[in-house]
Amino acid sequence: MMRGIPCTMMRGGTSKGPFFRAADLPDDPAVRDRVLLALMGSPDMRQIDGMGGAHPLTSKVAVVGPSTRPDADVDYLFLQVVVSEPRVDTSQNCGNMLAGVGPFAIERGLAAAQSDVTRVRIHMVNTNSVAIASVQTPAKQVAYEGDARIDGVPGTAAPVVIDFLDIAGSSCGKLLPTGHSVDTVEGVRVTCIDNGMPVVVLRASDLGCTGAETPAALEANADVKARVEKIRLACGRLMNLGDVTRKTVPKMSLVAPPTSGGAISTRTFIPHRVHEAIGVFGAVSVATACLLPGSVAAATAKIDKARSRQLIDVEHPTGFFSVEMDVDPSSMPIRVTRSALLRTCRKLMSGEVYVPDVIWPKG
Ligand code: NQM
Repeated sequence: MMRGIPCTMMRGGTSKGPFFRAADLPDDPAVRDRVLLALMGSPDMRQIDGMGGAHPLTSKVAVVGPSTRPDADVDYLFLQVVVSEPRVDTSQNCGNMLAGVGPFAIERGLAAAQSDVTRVRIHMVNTNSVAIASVQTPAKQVAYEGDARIDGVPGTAAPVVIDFLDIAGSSCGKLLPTGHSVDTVEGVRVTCIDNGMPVVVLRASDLGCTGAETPAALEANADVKARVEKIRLACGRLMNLGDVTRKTVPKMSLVAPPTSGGAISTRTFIPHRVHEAIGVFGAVSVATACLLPGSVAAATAKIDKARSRQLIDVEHPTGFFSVEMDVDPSSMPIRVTRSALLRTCRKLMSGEVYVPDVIWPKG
């Protein structure tokens, strides 16, 4: 027998996956993870027997429920379902799936719609931090169609503007978990930073790359992959993340001077595939590194560091990711008091997904 579970399939930013109400999944995390593996089709390179899209960016799950914090409307737990291993990872957040949380919460009765625009305060459980998503709700209905365009997604859609107030040290405890703006690890100069996502910034040229390679070319380069992973494992410990062999953080961002009029060019290992664009919090962390005196990124980026409001265009393989940041110029190291960015999302399907009921017996 199969058991049906209510689910909405959504694209959130440049990622995609099923969204669930917390009440519709098992409470026990071990049972929940077995259910998610079964419904996504993991472990299997093609995820052929499930909903997953055979890539980390399309093997993501969002769980949304009532807020457990007084300063938020809903809780959002992000789960990365590993494609080819029987593993579900909660060690990272996802700012792309986050774009779908507000609309999902409104449509599933977890947040009340206001006229025209509804601000949904989202407690991001993975990092215990808060985001505010402004969702277009003309006539108190979620609008998905609109004129906003983000790189990495064809066409246009309704804008979802997302604001973060203070996300520094969300996973590592500090913006600069090693205490330095630059460290030398495995002979390579790196900046270890966490402004919403643990990221190691390193110069593409230090690995013999130009920074203009396609994701496929980088993934095919066994030497570069092995060096990046060696540096990542060492940095994980330095960043208070422990043994990161089986974690999806830190991300590894290879940076180079901009080539298309932006601030900096990036190619990001997430960490074993290369992102077709860049993650949301990954972009915020790289953008922050660009403003950090002495960092690997600051020396490479083209920006006017004197401004207190910055619009930083992070170049990636399929375009730009623009991050707006308010910076307190008096603090050392820098303090980002607010960051904001634009995403879009789309509801794709609403219904039930099925798993064999031996995995989660009714009871
Ligand atoms: O950094 C990919 C994505 C992400 C995560 C990854 C993300 C973020 O693009 O906030 O959005 O880096 O694993 O969905």
